[in-house]
Amino acid sequence: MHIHPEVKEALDAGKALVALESTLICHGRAYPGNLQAAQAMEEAVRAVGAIPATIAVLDGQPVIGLDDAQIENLARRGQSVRKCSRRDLPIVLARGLDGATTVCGTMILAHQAGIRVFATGGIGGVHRGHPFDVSADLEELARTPMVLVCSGAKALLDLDATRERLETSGVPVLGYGTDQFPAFYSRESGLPADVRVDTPEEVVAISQARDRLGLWAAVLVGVPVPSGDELPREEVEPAIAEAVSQADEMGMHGKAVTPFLLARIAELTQGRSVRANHSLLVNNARVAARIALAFTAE
Ligand code: PSU
Ligand code: MN
Repeated sequence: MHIHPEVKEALDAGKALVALESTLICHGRAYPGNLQAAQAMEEAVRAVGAIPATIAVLDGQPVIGLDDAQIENLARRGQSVRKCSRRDLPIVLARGLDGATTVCGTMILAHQAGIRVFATGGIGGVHRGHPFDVSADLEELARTPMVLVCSGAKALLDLDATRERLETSGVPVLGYGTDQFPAFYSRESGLPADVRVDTPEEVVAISQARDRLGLWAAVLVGVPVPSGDELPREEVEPAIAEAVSQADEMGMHGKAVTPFLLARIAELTQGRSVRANHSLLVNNARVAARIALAFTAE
């Protein structure tokens, strides 16, 4: 894998690092908002004093820490870059292709590189009305001992079923400043976190206890979207329901479903979902950086 010199130096020196993913750049949102979000996440990590490592596959090589030009290039190309989960990694590597890594794909590469903390928006999960369409993100969370900072699972999913799967997989779900598992665009889902934490140090303590036990599941840190930018559930739910039924009518399936729903919900909410998504991404990057710093303070 190609590790950016700044990231390499930080790894060697034991400095705070935060992994960031590239599917949300290529498939999460259109240009140039996607570029602005990617840049704002990197800036948020740096503002706290940690180093960002945005991850993708370029020309068949995993890249840990994209430079500005590489991020811009991926942002411009958008959905033409292959969305890359666990099952896609061997294919893009063998064929020398580019890949935008999902939560799942990014966790694999970040963990291999030695990064402990990763920030994204919302994890994948069980799709509404399609109990067998389950994101590989959940499988990866069950077997990769990182700390993943997110705003819960994307609200367009079956959140009850997704929450149950996390429990079955042995993934500790932490509510950061909340008792609940956040619902992406909305601060509350009505579903419980396993524990409430209020400081980065508490996250580090739980992660270290997990390591001492030799458990391999990720620690999931659910951070609610900042209140000023949230879309209350009762407001966003009609848009989600309409987008999901359109996807069903169109016979959409597989990895195209999530990008389609995100884009359709953005249209139906006149861009308010995009504002919430942007806000939570930047906030999650900031929280992840604080956690990464707390790891280095032991
Ligand atoms: N968070 C966002 N926007 C996104 C994603 C997360 O705010 O687009 C991406 C992540 O890469 C996640 C993927 O892994 O959505 C889930 O895709 P699927 O449901 O096909 O597994
Ligand atoms: Mn799927």
